[in-house]
Amino acid sequence: MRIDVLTIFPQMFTSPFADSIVGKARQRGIVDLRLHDIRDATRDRHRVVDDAPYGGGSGMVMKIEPLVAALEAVRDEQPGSGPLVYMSPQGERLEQERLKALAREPLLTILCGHYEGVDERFVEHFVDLELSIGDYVTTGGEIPAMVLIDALVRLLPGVVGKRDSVVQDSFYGRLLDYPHYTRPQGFRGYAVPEVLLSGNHAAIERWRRKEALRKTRRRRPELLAQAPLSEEDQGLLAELEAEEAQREIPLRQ
Ligand code: 9D3
Repeated sequence: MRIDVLTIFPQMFTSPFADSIVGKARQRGIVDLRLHDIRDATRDRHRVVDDAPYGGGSGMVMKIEPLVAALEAVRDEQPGSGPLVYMSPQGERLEQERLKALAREPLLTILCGHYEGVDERFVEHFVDLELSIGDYVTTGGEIPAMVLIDALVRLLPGVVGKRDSVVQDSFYGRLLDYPHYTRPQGFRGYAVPEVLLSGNHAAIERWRRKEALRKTRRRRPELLAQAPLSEEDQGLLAELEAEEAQREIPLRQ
């Protein structure tokens, strides 16, 4: 997959994408990530990319001409054309389903907004998809773009091991993870759950599934409502509900 990023801060991407999973995927040629400085597409002496908003108000707006020039320069060197994604607080919230669809694109261009936003004519006539990473404020579109790229790259074939992805997607995908433990067995009297030391793999699997269900029910009930649950899951949930009822303080004896 080839990803072209349009930004006024290309340097921000260097370190996060030099090592780790994305760095390795780049080295192995699974992803061809290219950063483009929008200022390189300006034609004036001061390389101006922003201007004051029509109608007044605070903040600056990204100008349309450098954006179109930067996009056309990228399109000229791409073999074909993929969608242009604009990272913006007004975008649709990014979810795993959208990532799965985008991971099938051979080409992707990502525009990182900065200042108050970009001239709406650019959004209207050049942008295919506007994405947000959630309802909180970041200082620009760069970090959200990194989130998108990181989450996309790990979905590309050959980037993460089969075991990791298959287990996560088909089995635990829609639930929160179960708790993890490692050595030492005792630390300041904090114990490791006995079952994990038993060597009984069926009992361990059952315990993990139950704890994943417990955590999801507690923290993200809306995920539980969407998750496909097996007969065994229903049984484990019934056990959790029974445990909960047990803990309730009776009004009278
Ligand atoms: C505080 C400024 N806001 C006025 C109502 C608008 C605003 C402009 C620019 C808010 C954030 C930004 C910079 N962030 C992004 O461009 C952005 C973003 C985000 O802030 N949250 C979640 N996803 C994204 S994607 C791009």
